[in-house]
Amino acid sequence: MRIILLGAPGSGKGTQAEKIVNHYKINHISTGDLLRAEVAANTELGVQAKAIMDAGGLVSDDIVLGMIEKRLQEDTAQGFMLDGFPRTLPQAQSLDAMLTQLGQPIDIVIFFDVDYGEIMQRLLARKRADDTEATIRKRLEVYEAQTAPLIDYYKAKGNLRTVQGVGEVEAIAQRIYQILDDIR
Ligand code: B4P
Repeated sequence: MRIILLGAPGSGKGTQAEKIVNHYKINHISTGDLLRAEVAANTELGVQAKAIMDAGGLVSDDIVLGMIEKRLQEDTAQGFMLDGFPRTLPQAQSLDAMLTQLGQPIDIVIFFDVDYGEIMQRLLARKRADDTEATIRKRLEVYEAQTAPLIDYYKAKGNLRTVQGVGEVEAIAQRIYQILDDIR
């Protein structure tokens, strides 16, 4: 099973990804987690990424694609879930090319539908370094401009499914399992 989780920052991708990968025993690939690990280890890449993440921007496609390519070649035979990637059209196009080469196309893209008022409340409550009000606003602007066009990109390919991302975490997980059980 090969899945993408698509949605605005704070729409619950990371929260649901943990449940889904435990339920289906597939690999979890989160570009946010990979970048935060680089920041924590204080690598050169991490130092560059931290400034961008704290300002609410997107880390460059080259850096993110390099990290993803490495992970996809490592341990993806039993399936994977991409969480927070792709976030731009060039990332989506490069991913398609990589997966075609590996013979492992995406089965389904789950889009989390959550309004921005709810997102602002959730992220302000979380208090991560990049969760200040100004940074969240910037992240939502970047999302609108660069990531939201992926909804139409995957709709056109015919594999986008929308999930209402508001409500109890467990109820949202059940909605997702219903969709994924159908493609298993
Ligand atoms: P990410 O780590 O991807 O983080 P996110 O978008 O903020 O969070 P997510 O949607 O996973 O929400 P979560 O479940 O945590 O990105 C961080 C930064 O890394 C980006 O801004 C960017 O700079 C960089 N980056 C990452 N990937 C990149 C890429 N591909 N290209 C370029 N740059 C990249 O949930 C948020 C909160 O809501 C939590 O506190 C959670 O407890 C709560 N919550 C979840 N579900 C809920 C529910 N149903 N009800 C109430 N609260 C809920």
